[in-house]
Amino acid sequence: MKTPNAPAPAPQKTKYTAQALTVLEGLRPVRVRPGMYIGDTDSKGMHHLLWEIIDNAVDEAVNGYADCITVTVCEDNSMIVTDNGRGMPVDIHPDKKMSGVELIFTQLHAGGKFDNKSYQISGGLHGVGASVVNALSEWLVTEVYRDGHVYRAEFCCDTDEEGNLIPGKVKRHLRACGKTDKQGSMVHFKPDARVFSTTRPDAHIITQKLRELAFLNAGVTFVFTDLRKAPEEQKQTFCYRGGLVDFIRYHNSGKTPLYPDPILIEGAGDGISVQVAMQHTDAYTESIVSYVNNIRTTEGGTHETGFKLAVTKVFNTAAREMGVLKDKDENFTGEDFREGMSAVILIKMRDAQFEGQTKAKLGNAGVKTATEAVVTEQLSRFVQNIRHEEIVKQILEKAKSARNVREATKKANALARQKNSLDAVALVGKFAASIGRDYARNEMFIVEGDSAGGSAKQARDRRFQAILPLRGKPLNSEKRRLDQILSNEEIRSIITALGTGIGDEFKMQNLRYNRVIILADADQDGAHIRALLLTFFYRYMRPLILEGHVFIGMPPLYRIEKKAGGEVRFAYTDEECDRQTEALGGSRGVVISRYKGLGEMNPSLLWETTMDPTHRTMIRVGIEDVAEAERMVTVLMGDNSEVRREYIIENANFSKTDEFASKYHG
Ligand code: 28F
Repeated sequence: MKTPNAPAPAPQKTKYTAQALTVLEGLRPVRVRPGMYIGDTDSKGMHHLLWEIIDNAVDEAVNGYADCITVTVCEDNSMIVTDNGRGMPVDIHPDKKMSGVELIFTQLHAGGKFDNKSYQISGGLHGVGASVVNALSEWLVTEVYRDGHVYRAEFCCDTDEEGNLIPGKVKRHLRACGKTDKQGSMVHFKPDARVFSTTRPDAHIITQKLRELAFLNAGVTFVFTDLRKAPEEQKQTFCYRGGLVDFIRYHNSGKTPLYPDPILIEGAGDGISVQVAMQHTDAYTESIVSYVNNIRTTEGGTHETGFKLAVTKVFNTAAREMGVLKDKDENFTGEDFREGMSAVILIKMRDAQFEGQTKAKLGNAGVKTATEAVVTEQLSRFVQNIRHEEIVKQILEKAKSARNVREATKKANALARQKNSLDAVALVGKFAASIGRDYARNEMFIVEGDSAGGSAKQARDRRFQAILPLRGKPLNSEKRRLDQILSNEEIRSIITALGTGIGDEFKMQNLRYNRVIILADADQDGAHIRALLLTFFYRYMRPLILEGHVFIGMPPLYRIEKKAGGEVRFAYTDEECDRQTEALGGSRGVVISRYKGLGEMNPSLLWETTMDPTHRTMIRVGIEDVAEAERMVTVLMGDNSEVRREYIIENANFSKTDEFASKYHG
């Protein structure tokens, strides 16, 4: 705001008045262009006022003077923030002839707060400070508790004789107005409805923010009180002694970590403080969140770059030392090490430069170097510690499997891309493509077993139905791991026939079969094949499942024939069998036979009961089915044979399938 060619000082006597005028003039630009200071005048901008005040309190805590911050939303939607720090300065500034408190609330970028470089490292989105909050409030009251006294100042948005708005005008100068044994600061303000499209604070948004701040500032207690709610629901407290480590635990709750304790990295260099907590889970995606001065950097930036470089370097070195990487040119990619990794990065620094679409990307080049150095140093030390050997092994195992999957995916995509590959599928002699090119109508049946496959080929309507027989055995026993599944010939046929590609290269618009229908027996082998295929689709062709293209075909479980007259009905579940039996005159008058497998059915029966779109029953696969399938695959393919045995015994009656069917039938 200050320019080098400021006018010469006015004569001594009028100086104070002139100063005061400048002050008032000083806040007017905020009112004229609020967007320049707080981004928007919507709910987000309104909450931004609260974040600004909270940030000042957090600064006081970061500097070690406060450990409790309270936020209260009052019944009139005004908000109160307190801290138990030193209290804002109450003495008169010698040059400005104004109390520190009034300077803070009436001067844009007031006080040494923004000059004194050692002070501000927390900072709001733009670090615009309390004066902007005052300028955009209907009224603002502040109190300081210091040296046994309560000091109080009041501001409000006034109008002059000509009807012009004077934002943030001093209504009552700072004065001592009582005694106290408390220490700290209080700010009570009401966002101006003439500025904001909404002035109703959102309790959910505020608690999210306070929880986040509590994670980022270990040991600081945040108390939220919403006086608009019933007394028993008003108060929520957030305090995490473990800081970022607690953040990661919270983030990973509901996931399965590969090792119990998150890895903590803390250090500083070049005046930049770096804190990281990380932990791998059995998930397949990476999840890195980063902050600079408590501000979320959703677009990443130099700190994330430095972190990733260091992680890749340190773990590749470890992999070489432990003999996991043998060739000297052989390396894992960064992504291999980040599969399933949750990490939170917190940088504290001065003069952070934000860039990108939403100004949420850190630009300072020095931060890359500093973060890389700190993480490399600390993580190397962690990795070399003999007590962490098991953890490092787990991480390297995870990277190995990520690499295998990545390479297998690449190969499978390349294969599916090859010209003539469709013909190659046909040549394999197993896949029977449909003749029609009406992709929206086309269906592909994946059928367990060669004999059922043969029946299905005869039964199908070749104009729109394709058949791919799957031999159960190889999928079942030898091809255990996901990346190995990709080398299975039939799986490759599926990939080629569907035409979409897999993984990152998946393209829905290339889908050649609108419905993919899995047809397997209602026994343990069939369940296993179903689970494997679902897991495969989920991992490599997820949109196919999410957009409802995958189905489970339901062959009937029972054939019920009336002795007299020979009428035949089919049932897909136990309950339905009872119902149909009843309908045909009760159990005495019928013959019930249970189908053991698809192989028992002749083509016309298979068509009638299972493939004919006008009569069949199918389950559209949803995300819960995949979750169940993944659990099943994990158990059945995992190393724990005891759990596997239990699972098989528990599921031996295949009631799961019946449950599925009764849920979706009809
Ligand atoms: C409810 C919001 O705003 N708390 C604050 C302080 C404490 C000091 C301060 C603030 C420093 C150099 C101006 C006290 N004693 N909570 C708050 N607590 N501001 S804001 O100083 C202001 C600047 O010039 C403070 C000694 N040094 C600083």
